[in-house]
Amino acid sequence: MEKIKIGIIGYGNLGKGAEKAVKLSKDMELVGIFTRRNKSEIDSDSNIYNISELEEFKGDIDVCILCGGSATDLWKQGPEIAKNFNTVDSFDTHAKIPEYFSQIDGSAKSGNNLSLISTGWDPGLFSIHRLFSQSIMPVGETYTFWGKGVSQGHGDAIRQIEGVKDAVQYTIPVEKVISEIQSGNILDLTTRDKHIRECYVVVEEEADKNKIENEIKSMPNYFSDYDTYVNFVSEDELKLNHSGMPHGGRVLRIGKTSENIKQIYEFKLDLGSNPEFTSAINVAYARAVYRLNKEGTKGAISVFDVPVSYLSIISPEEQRRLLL
Ligand code: API
Repeated sequence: MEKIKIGIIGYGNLGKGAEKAVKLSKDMELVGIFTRRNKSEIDSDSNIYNISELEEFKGDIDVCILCGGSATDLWKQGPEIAKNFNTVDSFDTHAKIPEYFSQIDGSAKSGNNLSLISTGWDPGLFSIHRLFSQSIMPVGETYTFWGKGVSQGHGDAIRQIEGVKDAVQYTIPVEKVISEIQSGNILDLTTRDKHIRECYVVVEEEADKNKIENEIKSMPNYFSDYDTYVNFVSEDELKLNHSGMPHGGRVLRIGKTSENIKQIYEFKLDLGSNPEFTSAINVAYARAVYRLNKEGTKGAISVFDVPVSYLSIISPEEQRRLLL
């Protein structure tokens, strides 16, 4: 079997997860990991290159999996890399997806490449369930809840603030509201009613904590619409008490298919490692990107544009026999 040649761009939590997921995929081969870090600091038996060497691999990598953060990395790396390679990324600032999509679309088209943006579990699998449930039950209300868990996107956004050395952010859902919806009540909820955000932040010695706390709490798209709590902790405390990365959540739709009939649609995830699961999804979508690009699809696409059978390593015949 000819293997799909994969490049991993970035070696943080997502990059490490992607490395594991590619190794579990028998139809894939990891050409290399491309990183900004010092190669000697990296503990891995994969081929490690500096990010500046990526261009030399044009033609030798079928799909690059972009494992940078959404707050700043992907805005720069995404359009640059999409000119020369097919890409998959997990851009997750929901409010900015249309803008990001159009930038990537232009770059990918200019290089005749295909880029799938914003996959993972949310955006990604959850988006698909929002679309499924709404299409099946046009009358109703959809709710998304996350957590309790560690959001990579929010941690990454805090780490971009000057004076911040490290940060972990817990998304905490309001359980009472979830139970009410699960029992079929349609509620009118604001963003603030559904979740709170709790941050554990390590700062540089000289940093102005008040200023950092205000910057976090007022950050649009990430914190300003929520009740956010900021705790300053030492590096040791962060490592000791906040090093796990569990997450999960649910998409819930209460639909009405006739006057007196309510239907409850629920998709739930309970994740031991948020980044490992996100990367595993990115890797399955890399397979689909490879196949779609071979058929001539170009530009930017999202999970909504991918036939689900393209994600699978097994043949369409076997899928029908075993999974349908
Ligand atoms: C949250 C969610 C989690 C989405 C999952 C993933 C991440 O507020 O916890 O950033 O970890 N937006 N995109």
